[in-house]
Amino acid sequence: MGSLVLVAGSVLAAEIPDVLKTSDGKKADSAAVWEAVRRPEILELFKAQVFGRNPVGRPATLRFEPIAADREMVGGKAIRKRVNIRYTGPGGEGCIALTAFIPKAPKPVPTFVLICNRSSEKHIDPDRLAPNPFFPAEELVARGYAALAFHNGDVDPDAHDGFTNGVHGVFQPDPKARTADSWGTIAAWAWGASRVMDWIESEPLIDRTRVAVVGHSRGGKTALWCGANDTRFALTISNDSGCGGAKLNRMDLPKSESIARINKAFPHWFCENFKQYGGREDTLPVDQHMLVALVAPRLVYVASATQDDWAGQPGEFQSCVLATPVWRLYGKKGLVGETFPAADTPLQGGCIGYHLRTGKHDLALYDWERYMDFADAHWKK
Ligand code: GTR
Repeated sequence: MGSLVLVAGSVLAAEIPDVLKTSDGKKADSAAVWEAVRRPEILELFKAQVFGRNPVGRPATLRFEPIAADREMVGGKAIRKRVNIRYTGPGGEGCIALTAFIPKAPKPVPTFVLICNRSSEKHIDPDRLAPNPFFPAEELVARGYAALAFHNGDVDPDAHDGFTNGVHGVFQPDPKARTADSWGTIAAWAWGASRVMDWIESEPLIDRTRVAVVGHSRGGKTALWCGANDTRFALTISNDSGCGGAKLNRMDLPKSESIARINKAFPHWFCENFKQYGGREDTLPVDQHMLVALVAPRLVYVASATQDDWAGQPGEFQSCVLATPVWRLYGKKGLVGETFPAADTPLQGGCIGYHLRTGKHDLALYDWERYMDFADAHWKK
């Protein structure tokens, strides 16, 4: 095992799998080989070993029901829509309540979809009684973006319930039928974000080709898994996602969360197979730069915060560096900049964006502003 010094204080604990090297030892040297061979291999490994497999895609029973009549909000600048996204399966019914603020505009608008992992009343705040920067709908609308949000708990409760509640119970009512690669809760939340995309495809006020999925922390892990699978999202944003998100597992970052710790604290997040890698990171056939790479050649943005050592900031950055060769196969730039940047100096020169914000573990207005800058640069040329 070689070790490699990357940034001060952060040494790779073991060799990192090469994102381009196929299982039979060849190098994916073109976009065609990446798409036909290497990308499917990596996606399969993440399904089998990390997040688990979904038993269902878009349900045939999916339907959209208004919760309230559309109304003008944000000082008359936007239309608010509230929609229940409903589905049924052998175990009953599920429902995701979606809130959307869509700027009034002559043409369909680009959109940010927040996977909200904090209380919906306070953080989504559909009536905008006390707007919170976690979901800054007013700022998004002012810059021409629709602001959509749903609560992850609508899809699946964030608790280890034995996979009987939420969408797991709807589509697999007998938990004994689960296998070591059955979907965990992060995969369920990501599935929910794809159902929001199904609604977007039915909404003429929104431009379905310019949709970003955004998540913070456990929501950031979810956004990455969603963007990896669902190529309808043009931009995937991981805010402080850490372990199981953008952070490289093989980087030696003692203050950050490990696979053993995350599986102990949150036994429902990943599939059963993932548990065998606690303390054995070097045996995991993937690392998290490969999750970032699954988004290629689309846009991806990873952000960290200076006080968020638990998320392992240099490991989040390094995944972007190591995923970059995949964008090059398409003749595109991935991350522009190979050294860990100073705080508050975003790297936005390529298709991978990165910044390290001054402050704590949070989704702050600074983060949103940088995501909008990045989207402006790519979508409003
Ligand atoms: C922590 C967990 C992290 C992160 C965070 C959050 O307790 O260890 O992986 O997901 O919660 O979601 O805020």
